[in-house]
Amino acid sequence: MGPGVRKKSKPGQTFYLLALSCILWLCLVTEISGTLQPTVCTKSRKVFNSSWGIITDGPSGSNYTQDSHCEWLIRAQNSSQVITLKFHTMSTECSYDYVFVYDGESFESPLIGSFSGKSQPQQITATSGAMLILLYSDTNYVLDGFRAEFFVTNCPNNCSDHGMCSLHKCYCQGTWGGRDCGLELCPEGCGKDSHRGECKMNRCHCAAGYSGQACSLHRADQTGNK
Ligand SMILES: [Ca+2]
Repeated sequence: MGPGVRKKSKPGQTFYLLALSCILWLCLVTEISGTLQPTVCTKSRKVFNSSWGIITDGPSGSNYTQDSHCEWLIRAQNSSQVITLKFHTMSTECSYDYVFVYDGESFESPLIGSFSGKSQPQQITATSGAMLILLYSDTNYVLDGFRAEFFVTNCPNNCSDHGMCSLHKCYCQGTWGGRDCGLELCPEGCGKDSHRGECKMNRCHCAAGYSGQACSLHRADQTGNK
Protein backbone atom coordinates (compact mmCIF):
# COMPACT_ATOMS: atom_id res chain seq x y z
CA MET A 1 0.00 0.00 0.00
CA GLY A 2 1.58 3.33 -1.13
CA PRO A 3 1.67 6.63 0.72
CA GLY A 4 -1.57 8.68 0.78
CA VAL A 5 -3.76 5.61 0.47
CA ARG A 6 -6.03 5.19 3.51
CA LYS A 7 -6.32 1.79 5.00
CA LYS A 8 -9.84 0.47 4.46
CA SER A 9 -11.50 -0.79 7.62
CA LYS A 10 -13.26 -4.08 7.61
CA PRO A 11 -17.13 -4.00 7.59
CA GLY A 12 -17.31 -5.84 10.96
CA GLN A 13 -14.99 -3.32 12.59
CA THR A 14 -17.06 -0.36 11.27
CA PHE A 15 -20.27 -1.88 12.63
CA TYR A 16 -18.65 -2.48 16.02
CA LEU A 17 -17.41 1.14 16.26
CA LEU A 18 -20.80 2.49 15.18
CA ALA A 19 -22.64 0.37 17.78
CA LEU A 20 -20.23 1.48 20.51
CA SER A 21 -20.71 5.16 19.60
CA CYS A 22 -24.51 4.75 19.74
CA ILE A 23 -24.36 3.14 23.18
CA LEU A 24 -22.09 5.90 24.53
CA TRP A 25 -24.36 8.60 23.06
CA LEU A 26 -27.47 6.99 24.56
CA CYS A 27 -25.77 6.77 27.97
CA LEU A 28 -24.84 10.45 27.81
CA VAL A 29 -28.35 11.57 26.83
CA THR A 30 -29.92 9.47 29.60
CA GLU A 31 -27.44 10.88 32.13
CA ILE A 32 -28.12 14.50 31.10
CA SER A 33 -31.90 14.14 31.08
CA GLY A 34 -31.72 12.40 34.46
CA THR A 35 -29.69 15.30 35.86
CA LEU A 36 -32.01 17.96 34.47
CA GLN A 37 -35.18 16.19 35.54
CA PRO A 38 -36.64 18.30 38.37
CA THR A 39 -37.30 16.42 41.57
CA VAL A 40 -40.96 16.86 42.30
CA CYS A 41 -41.64 16.72 46.00
CA THR A 42 -45.36 17.32 45.93
CA LYS A 43 -47.70 14.89 47.71
CA SER A 44 -44.71 13.18 49.29
CA ARG A 45 -43.28 12.80 52.77
CA LYS A 46 -39.65 12.09 53.50
CA VAL A 47 -38.68 10.76 56.91
CA PHE A 48 -35.21 11.30 58.37
CA ASN A 49 -33.83 9.40 61.33
CA SER A 50 -30.25 10.61 60.89
CA SER A 51 -28.53 13.25 62.99
CA TRP A 52 -27.81 15.48 59.99
CA GLY A 53 -29.33 16.03 56.60
CA ILE A 54 -30.32 18.40 53.83
CA ILE A 55 -33.94 19.30 53.15
CA THR A 56 -34.90 20.88 49.86
CA ASP A 57 -37.83 20.85 47.44
CA GLY A 58 -35.40 20.23 44.58
CA PRO A 59 -32.14 21.35 43.03
CA SER A 60 -31.22 25.01 42.85
CA GLY A 61 -32.64 26.65 39.73
CA SER A 62 -35.56 24.23 39.59
CA ASN A 63 -38.84 25.63 40.86
CA TYR A 64 -41.24 23.77 43.10
CA THR A 65 -44.51 22.86 41.41
CA GLN A 66 -47.80 24.70 41.65
CA ASP A 67 -50.25 23.44 44.24
CA SER A 68 -47.38 21.72 46.10
CA HIS A 69 -47.75 19.93 49.37
CA CYS A 70 -44.39 18.47 50.41
CA GLU A 71 -43.60 17.10 53.86
CA TRP A 72 -40.38 16.28 55.66
CA LEU A 73 -40.35 14.65 59.07
CA ILE A 74 -37.21 14.57 61.20
CA ARG A 75 -37.10 12.19 64.12
CA ALA A 76 -34.45 12.42 66.85
CA GLN A 77 -33.21 9.28 68.59
CA ASN A 78 -34.95 10.40 71.77
CA SER A 79 -37.22 13.22 72.88
CA SER A 80 -34.49 14.87 74.98
CA GLN A 81 -32.58 15.78 71.84
CA VAL A 82 -32.94 19.05 70.03
CA ILE A 83 -33.53 19.38 66.29
CA THR A 84 -32.18 22.54 64.67
CA LEU A 85 -33.14 23.68 61.21
CA LYS A 86 -30.84 26.16 59.48
CA PHE A 87 -31.93 27.72 56.20
CA HIS A 88 -29.41 28.34 53.43
CA THR A 89 -31.75 29.61 50.72
CA MET A 90 -35.37 30.68 50.71
CA SER A 91 -37.50 31.81 47.81
CA THR A 92 -41.26 31.37 47.74
CA GLU A 93 -44.06 33.58 46.46
CA CYS A 94 -44.49 36.07 49.28
CA SER A 95 -47.76 35.68 51.22
CA TYR A 96 -48.99 32.84 48.98
CA ASP A 97 -46.46 30.00 49.28
CA TYR A 98 -45.17 28.99 52.70
CA VAL A 99 -42.73 26.79 54.57
CA PHE A 100 -44.36 25.79 57.85
CA VAL A 101 -42.36 24.20 60.68
CA TYR A 102 -43.97 22.25 63.53
CA ASP A 103 -42.43 21.08 66.80
CA GLY A 104 -43.73 17.51 66.65
CA GLU A 105 -44.88 14.78 64.30
CA SER A 106 -48.19 16.21 63.14
CA PHE A 107 -49.90 19.39 61.99
CA GLU A 108 -51.59 19.47 65.38
CA SER A 109 -48.17 20.08 66.98
CA PRO A 110 -47.12 23.65 67.89
CA LEU A 111 -46.32 25.76 64.84
CA ILE A 112 -42.85 27.20 65.44
CA GLY A 113 -42.17 28.74 62.03
CA SER A 114 -44.15 30.19 59.16
CA PHE A 115 -41.94 31.54 56.38
CA SER A 116 -42.73 33.08 53.02
CA GLY A 117 -40.88 35.27 50.53
CA LYS A 118 -37.17 35.73 50.00
CA SER A 119 -35.91 36.64 53.47
CA GLN A 120 -33.74 33.91 54.91
CA PRO A 121 -35.47 32.62 58.06
CA GLN A 122 -33.67 32.49 61.36
CA GLN A 123 -32.42 29.20 62.73
CA ILE A 124 -35.24 27.31 64.39
CA THR A 125 -35.26 24.51 66.96
CA ALA A 126 -37.71 21.80 67.93
CA THR A 127 -37.54 20.29 71.41
CA SER A 128 -40.22 17.59 71.23
CA GLY A 129 -37.92 15.05 69.53
CA ALA A 130 -39.54 15.56 66.12
CA MET A 131 -39.86 18.32 63.56
CA LEU A 132 -42.35 18.41 60.72
CA ILE A 133 -41.78 20.72 57.76
CA LEU A 134 -44.35 21.52 55.11
CA LEU A 135 -43.94 23.35 51.82
CA TYR A 136 -47.28 24.63 50.66
CA SER A 137 -47.88 26.50 47.41
CA ASP A 138 -51.06 27.82 45.86
CA THR A 139 -52.23 27.11 42.35
CA ASN A 140 -50.18 29.67 40.49
CA TYR A 141 -46.73 31.25 40.36
CA VAL A 142 -43.76 29.30 41.63
CA LEU A 143 -40.20 30.11 42.66
CA ASP A 144 -36.98 28.29 43.50
CA GLY A 145 -38.08 27.02 46.92
CA PHE A 146 -35.74 26.46 49.81
CA ARG A 147 -32.71 24.56 51.02
CA ALA A 148 -32.00 23.93 54.68
CA GLU A 149 -29.90 21.62 56.79
CA PHE A 150 -30.90 20.03 60.04
CA PHE A 151 -28.87 18.64 62.88
CA VAL A 152 -29.86 16.69 65.93
CA THR A 153 -27.87 17.42 69.09
CA ASN A 154 -28.04 16.63 72.77
CA CYS A 155 -27.99 20.32 73.64
CA PRO A 156 -29.55 23.28 71.83
CA ASN A 157 -27.35 24.38 68.93
CA ASN A 158 -24.47 22.40 70.48
CA CYS A 159 -24.19 25.23 73.04
CA SER A 160 -23.14 27.55 70.17
CA ASP A 161 -19.51 26.52 70.75
CA HIS A 162 -19.54 28.70 73.87
CA GLY A 163 -20.28 26.09 76.48
CA MET A 164 -20.33 22.48 77.58
CA CYS A 165 -23.23 20.11 77.11
CA SER A 166 -24.09 17.80 79.97
CA LEU A 167 -27.31 15.83 80.39
CA HIS A 168 -29.00 17.94 77.69
CA LYS A 169 -28.13 21.20 79.44
CA CYS A 170 -25.65 23.88 78.35
CA TYR A 171 -23.09 25.21 80.80
CA CYS A 172 -21.88 28.45 79.26
CA GLN A 173 -18.37 29.84 79.29
CA GLY A 174 -17.31 33.37 80.21
CA THR A 175 -19.87 36.02 79.47
CA TRP A 176 -22.05 33.82 77.26
CA GLY A 177 -25.55 32.95 78.39
CA GLY A 178 -29.00 31.81 77.29
CA ARG A 179 -30.32 28.31 76.76
CA ASP A 180 -27.84 27.66 73.93
CA CYS A 181 -25.02 29.95 75.15
CA GLY A 182 -25.67 32.09 72.10
CA LEU A 183 -26.41 35.24 74.06
CA GLU A 184 -23.64 37.69 74.78
CA LEU A 185 -24.30 38.94 78.29
CA CYS A 186 -21.89 41.87 78.10
CA PRO A 187 -22.03 42.94 74.44
CA GLU A 188 -19.19 45.12 73.14
CA GLY A 189 -17.53 44.68 76.52
CA CYS A 190 -20.16 47.21 77.76
CA GLY A 191 -18.05 49.92 76.05
CA LYS A 192 -15.41 49.73 78.75
CA ASP A 193 -12.71 51.17 76.48
CA SER A 194 -14.77 54.29 75.88
CA HIS A 195 -15.81 54.49 79.56
CA ARG A 196 -19.47 53.77 78.81
CA GLY A 197 -19.79 50.96 81.31
CA GLU A 198 -18.37 47.79 82.83
CA CYS A 199 -19.20 44.11 82.86
CA LYS A 200 -19.94 42.87 86.36
CA MET A 201 -21.57 39.57 87.29
CA ASN A 202 -22.31 38.91 83.58
CA ARG A 203 -24.26 42.12 83.19
CA CYS A 204 -23.44 45.61 81.93
CA HIS A 205 -23.33 48.32 84.55
CA CYS A 206 -23.48 51.61 82.67
CA ALA A 207 -21.69 54.85 83.56
CA ALA A 208 -23.77 57.94 84.32
CA GLY A 209 -25.73 59.11 81.30
CA TYR A 210 -25.41 55.76 79.44
CA SER A 211 -27.98 53.01 79.15
CA GLY A 212 -28.95 49.99 77.02
CA GLN A 213 -27.77 46.39 76.95
CA ALA A 214 -24.29 47.42 75.76
CA CYS A 215 -24.38 50.88 77.43
CA SER A 216 -24.44 52.27 73.90
CA LEU A 217 -27.22 54.81 74.44
CA HIS A 218 -26.50 58.25 75.83
CA ARG A 219 -29.17 60.62 77.00
CA ALA A 220 -27.53 63.53 75.12
CA ASP A 221 -27.53 61.55 71.87
CA GLN A 222 -30.33 62.85 69.67
CA THR A 223 -29.99 60.14 67.00
CA GLY A 224 -30.57 57.17 69.30
CA ASN A 225 -28.54 53.98 69.48
CA LYS A 226 -25.07 54.19 68.01
CA1 LIG B 1 -47.62 30.39 44.29
